[in-house]
Amino acid sequence: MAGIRLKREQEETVKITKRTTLKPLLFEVAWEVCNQVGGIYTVIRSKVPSMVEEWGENYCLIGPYFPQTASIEFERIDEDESIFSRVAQNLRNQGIDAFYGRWLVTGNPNIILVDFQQALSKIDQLKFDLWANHKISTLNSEPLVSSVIAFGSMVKSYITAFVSAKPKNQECIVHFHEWMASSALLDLKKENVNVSTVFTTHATMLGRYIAGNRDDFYEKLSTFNWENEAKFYGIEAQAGIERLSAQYCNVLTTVSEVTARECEVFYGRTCDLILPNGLNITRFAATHEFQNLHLKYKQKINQFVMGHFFQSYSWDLDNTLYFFTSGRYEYKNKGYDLTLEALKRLNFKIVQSGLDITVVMFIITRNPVFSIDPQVLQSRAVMEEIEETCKSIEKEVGEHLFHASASNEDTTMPDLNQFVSEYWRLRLRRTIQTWKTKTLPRTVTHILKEKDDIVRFFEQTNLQNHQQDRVKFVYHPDFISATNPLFGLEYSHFVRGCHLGIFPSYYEPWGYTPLECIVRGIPTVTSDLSGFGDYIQGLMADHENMGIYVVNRKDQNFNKAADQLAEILFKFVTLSRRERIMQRNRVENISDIFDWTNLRSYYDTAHDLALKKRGR
Ligand code: G6P
Ligand code: 1S3
Repeated sequence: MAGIRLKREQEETVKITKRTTLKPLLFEVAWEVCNQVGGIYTVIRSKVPSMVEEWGENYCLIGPYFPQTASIEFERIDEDESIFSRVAQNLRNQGIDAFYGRWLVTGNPNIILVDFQQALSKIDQLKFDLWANHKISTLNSEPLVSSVIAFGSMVKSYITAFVSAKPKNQECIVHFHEWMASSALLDLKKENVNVSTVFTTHATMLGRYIAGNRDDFYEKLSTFNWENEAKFYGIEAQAGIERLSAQYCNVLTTVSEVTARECEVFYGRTCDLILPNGLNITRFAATHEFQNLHLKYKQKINQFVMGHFFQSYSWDLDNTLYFFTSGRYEYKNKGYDLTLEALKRLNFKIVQSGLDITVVMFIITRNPVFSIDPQVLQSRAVMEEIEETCKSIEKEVGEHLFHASASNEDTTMPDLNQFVSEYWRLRLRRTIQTWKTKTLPRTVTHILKEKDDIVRFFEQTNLQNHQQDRVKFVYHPDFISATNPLFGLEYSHFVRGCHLGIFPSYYEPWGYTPLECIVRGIPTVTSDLSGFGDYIQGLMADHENMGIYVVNRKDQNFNKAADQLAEILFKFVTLSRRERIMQRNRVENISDIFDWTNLRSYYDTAHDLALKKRGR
């Protein structure tokens, strides 16, 4: 008897151990799941393969349902027996539109999309509840606030239903990204739903607004009163949701030390962890491959430059460097003001030194436009016509030359001119004549709806692409895509074709743009006020030698920082081609540091900590 009892006890123990060791489930919730707005989409999407590797089928993302994006990136699956799907089906039976499926990105994770439009019909009640339960005012807030509150109410319904349906001995972690996804967190906490929560803020709303409007943001940071500032900028709802999410979550995280300092002031809570951003990096087996790609895409950019500038005047493209900056249009926060000022100084330095180098600076951002400037399109089209004419002449000459050479009695080289027919001579001359102009090449490729600070800078400084200027400007107020008629390049290819990316931000919690350069072997400039710049300074002392230049904006005023940046740029233009090639090799070589397979461990720590904290 005693033996049987012992066996039963042992079996029971095994069962209990099995029960208690069920691997937890992890949700990541973000407004940018299956909905690209900015950097958070890059974080979530690029991280998926690494998360799936760790969590497998226990991982699920939750995002908003936008029919158009969903039709491309989402595969809806109704007949599925997984718990994620069953909970969605149950909610749909109750009239709540939650759809289960797979996100069609590398890694193919489970995904739930909720149709927040449905909840917008009761938005007044939801806003009232937010005020009644959490004292967050939504008076005069922007329309996005309504959408995210509606989204949040559906996320909360889904998580609550999920927690009731899941096995009791399986823990559940919900990781919310940014205030746009976290209004659900407030009610989950209030109703004590049994989940462990992580909240990651990718910027603070107050930081973004104040830094964009004041020059003393960092000096005055510790003195700001969050409520007064939120009222002043009319963002009480956003700042309120963000602050309470930060206070209510089990684990508070952000993307850099720089932003962690803001969290302390604006949320009244110290961040538990910093989660640096990575990318899903695939490197070429042959190291020279990325160098070849640089050349290939540079030639594409050469085409654009010829079409854009050579109508007015020309120069040696072999002695030309392509610089660029890109990102959301936040003139001061993204450091466009500093970049332009430094380029003005660089122009002066190159002219003074007499260096035979031309820099073409591309500014890629998005601002409202009517259309591409027809003059820019026309110039490009006529140049292509010239190219076609040249190809026809080349063919004609080739055929005649072959014939003449084969039938030649002696070995003298025939005069090639005689092989070009009158028709093609005239056509080439006429096309060139219609193309050439005395007007200056445009600094802006599009017709903007309103003059902006970039255009004002060109006007004030007379940087108007004069022939004698050694720094030329191409302001492209739209993001680059493969279908773009001017470049015909994807953004990543455009980056590869350039020589240097310039991003000396004033406000930048992390900043993906420099990282996007590094992984493609393109040197880059960042600032010590950006999370990435601050991180790299802590990581490697010789970052400059590696091709990562960090402008000191913490301890220098704008003028000094502009001087430093101009000096960095001038030093860069004096590098020989060989030195540039070597620097590209070095910068590409460090890209692995930022692979999610290395950086996911920070997320793992956050999730472990959330489980521990909830368990207390
Ligand atoms: C790559 C190619 C080289 C080419 C170089 C141009 O490295 O492999 O063949 O000479 O690009 O470099 P540059 O910095 O002048 O664009
Ligand atoms: C934010 O996007 P942003 O460009 O508005 O999140 C990004 C991802 O964490 C971050 O890289 C960036 O600095 C933030 O500013």
